[in-house]
Amino acid sequence: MSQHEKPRKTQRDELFNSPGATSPFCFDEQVAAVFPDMIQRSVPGYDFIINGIEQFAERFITPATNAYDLGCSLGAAALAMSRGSQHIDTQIVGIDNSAAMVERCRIFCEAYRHKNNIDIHCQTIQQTTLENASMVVLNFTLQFIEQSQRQAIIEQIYQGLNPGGVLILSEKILAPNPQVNQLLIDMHHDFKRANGYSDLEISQKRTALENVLIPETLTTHHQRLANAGFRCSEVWQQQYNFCSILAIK
Ligand code: GEK
Repeated sequence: MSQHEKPRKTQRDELFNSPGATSPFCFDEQVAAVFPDMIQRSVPGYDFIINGIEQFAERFITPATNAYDLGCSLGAAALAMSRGSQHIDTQIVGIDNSAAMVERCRIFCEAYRHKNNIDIHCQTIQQTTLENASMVVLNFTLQFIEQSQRQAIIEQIYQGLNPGGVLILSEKILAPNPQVNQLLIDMHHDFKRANGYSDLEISQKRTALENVLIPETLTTHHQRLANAGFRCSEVWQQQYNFCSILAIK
């Protein structure tokens, strides 16, 4: 698929609908091909967050700075920043370590970008040096990274941000109270059922994500951000156990 091709029509996510589909979840070609459908039907509040990222970009991106989308998948947040930025000289950078995602992301960004340059790199966030950033997005990405590496990543982001810059951190979270946690999980499963996923698909996806997506409490996230030096962090959006935090340097 060359970079000048039109994005292919998105397929419906049916990856977990046959019995036995339980190998650990990974961001391969199959997932990349159904990703827009998968994320829309699985993550409550996803569109609202993408629209919010555009609004934050309008307010936080300053002239001649970089804006990073870390774990960009198909570039939804990078594109939202490109729509929101008020400055022609904003350099938008998307990072993802899945070759299948990056290949499709480049095509999406070329087709749908607004005015700003968007560069997509196939590498890990851990390998990435951030500099001169006025905005950084980690939209449902940190949850896939080993817990022992999360503090270092948040610190790396803090170092790369200019004073006054913003980090948008969206995550699936763990509620500290077990009863409430189970309630939010059940309500999320209702949300998936209402979006057409069967009980088999829901349960097999859950098994596939075990030990791959590790959620943490909001307290852990706020503490980590404070430890890195962020002067404030606040939840600006939450639906069930899916939430988005804004942190300002
Ligand atoms: C969106 N932000 O649509 N380095 C780079 N990329 C990584 C790493 C890593 N260490 N670990 C995982 N990824 C997107 C959605 S999806 C979330 C993000 C989800 C990448 C991985 O390849 C995948 O594309 C992305 O992070 C997570 O706004 O699927 O729930």
